[in-house]
Amino acid sequence: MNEKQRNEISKFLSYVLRHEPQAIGLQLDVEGWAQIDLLILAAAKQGHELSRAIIESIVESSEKKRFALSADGQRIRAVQGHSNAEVRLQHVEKVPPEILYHGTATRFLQSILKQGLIPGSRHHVHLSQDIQTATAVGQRYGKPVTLKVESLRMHQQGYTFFQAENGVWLTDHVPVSFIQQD
Ligand code: HQG
Repeated sequence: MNEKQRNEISKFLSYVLRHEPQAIGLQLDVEGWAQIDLLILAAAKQGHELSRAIIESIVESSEKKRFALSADGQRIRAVQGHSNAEVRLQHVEKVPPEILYHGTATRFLQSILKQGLIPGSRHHVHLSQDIQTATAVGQRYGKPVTLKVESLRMHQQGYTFFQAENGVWLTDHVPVSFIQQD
């Protein structure tokens, strides 16, 4: 597998495990798990040639640790980033650090400074602990801008935060009063 093929398969897995399992006739449970043998069969019908070895290699090499295997090695899921309505991962609730960062594009700023950060089609607003990651996230949508979120102050005022297995921080909504432009 070269880097390009690896990237394509990773994107395909993100698509079916976070967003549209039904597009290939795959069933996820409420915790987002898919049976690996069924995933391989469903993907083959769409012309994506997967195998256990390929899947395990993608899970292992994903620099953001996007996917996880079940303890028995029979199932796979995306660890965060879902938009699918059937899935509701029980993320671990945690006290956040004082500051978390959100990367976005400058064209969204005006709306964000009116409404605060909202999840869009995903289940949560995504925040990261370091500026570099946030900037890279923002870059996907245009000229990046990094916003500082006063996460600890939010938590002290009753807002809930979760941390996904791969370290990404999640919350439901960030009101404008907790956002600063970095
Ligand atoms: C923006 C990646 C207008 C928000 C990353 C973002 C992340 C608003 C976009 C994960 C808004 C939603 C998620 C408002 C928020 N008005 N725009 N009020 N509030 N937005 O892709 O956070 O590489 O659903 O700023 O690492 O960009 O795929 O969320 O630009 O963890 O593994 O609405 O995706 O992970 O976009 O990215 P997204 P995101 P992966």
